[in-house]
Amino acid sequence: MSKVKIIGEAMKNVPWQDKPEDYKGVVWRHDANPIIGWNPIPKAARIYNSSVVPFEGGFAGIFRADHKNGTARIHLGFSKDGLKWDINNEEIQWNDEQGQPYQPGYSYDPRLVKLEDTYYIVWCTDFGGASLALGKTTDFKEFTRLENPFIPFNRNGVLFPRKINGNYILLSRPSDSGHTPFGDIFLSESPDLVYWGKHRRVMTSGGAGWWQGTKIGAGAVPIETSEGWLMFYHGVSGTCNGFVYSFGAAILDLENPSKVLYRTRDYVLTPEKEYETTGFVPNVTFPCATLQDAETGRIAIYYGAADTFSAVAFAEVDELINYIKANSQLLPGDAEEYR
Ligand code: BMA
Repeated sequence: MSKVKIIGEAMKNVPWQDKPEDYKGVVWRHDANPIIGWNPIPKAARIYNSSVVPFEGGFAGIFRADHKNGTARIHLGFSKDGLKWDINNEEIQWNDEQGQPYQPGYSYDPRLVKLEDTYYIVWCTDFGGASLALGKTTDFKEFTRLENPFIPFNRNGVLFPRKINGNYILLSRPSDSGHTPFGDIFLSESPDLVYWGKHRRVMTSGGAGWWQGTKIGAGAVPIETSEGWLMFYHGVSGTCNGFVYSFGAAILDLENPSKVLYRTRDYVLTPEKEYETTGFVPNVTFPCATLQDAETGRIAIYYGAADTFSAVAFAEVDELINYIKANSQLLPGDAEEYR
């Protein structure tokens, strides 16, 4: 069997640790987790659910920072090795396309993607309720806000790293105004990042009591591979003590990513370590980004832990894709007729 390949660029400096010999899973944690702890900058108590890209030989990141007054904002940071981050104490300042200040209020769970020569950021903002916001930068100095893609309520917006059949592709999770007790992953297309349509349902939550029984949401920007788009996503189960956020992985069709080909029956990572089970919100592992090296197939996964910490885990593309295929279970709502 030929090896599964990542379609993309080499990244020799991708953060990496080999899998511990006695470890059974296909996603393993960095042994120095968490990489960002409590009170990392004067303004913020917690930095988590954040997103990173390679930039100028090192890395740039857009971070969710919960300020000490309780509100969430997004901040910019840089790192040489992807592990030690220098994060600005002030939130990002946005202008609209006419150059006028256009500052979001509440802002959280940013996803960052390089598409052609531009870095796009999709985050969740307050637009009469939780909704997606979109912005861009080319240099991480000037930040321009674009039109909000959708009306409320919606969360977990993730833009694909390239157009497909001429259109931009955005995953999202329609929700409600609170701590939504339902949710499936949808896909929408746009020719210009302003008008969105051709909405499709990609994947559903389900299975009473399962790790993904209550809701699911797209996590990191999908990784293009020879077998399809590899997508890490979060799945939530409702327990008598509140939600538990684990994560799984799915493979979407390369040319029609509204079609899920495989998805893991079991989670690939669930809260087990103290920094995942204990914090501001216990029992949360929430993937928002990856860095990957097309040459070796190494993947570093960035995830938020317990709504408090930033953490890193690792996977190897060939092993992971083969695992997903061998341990896949589609749910009834994933079928073509519901798409
Ligand atoms: C979701 C989002 C995430 C958070 C998660 C667990 O609704 O708000 O930012 O990590 O809840 O609290």
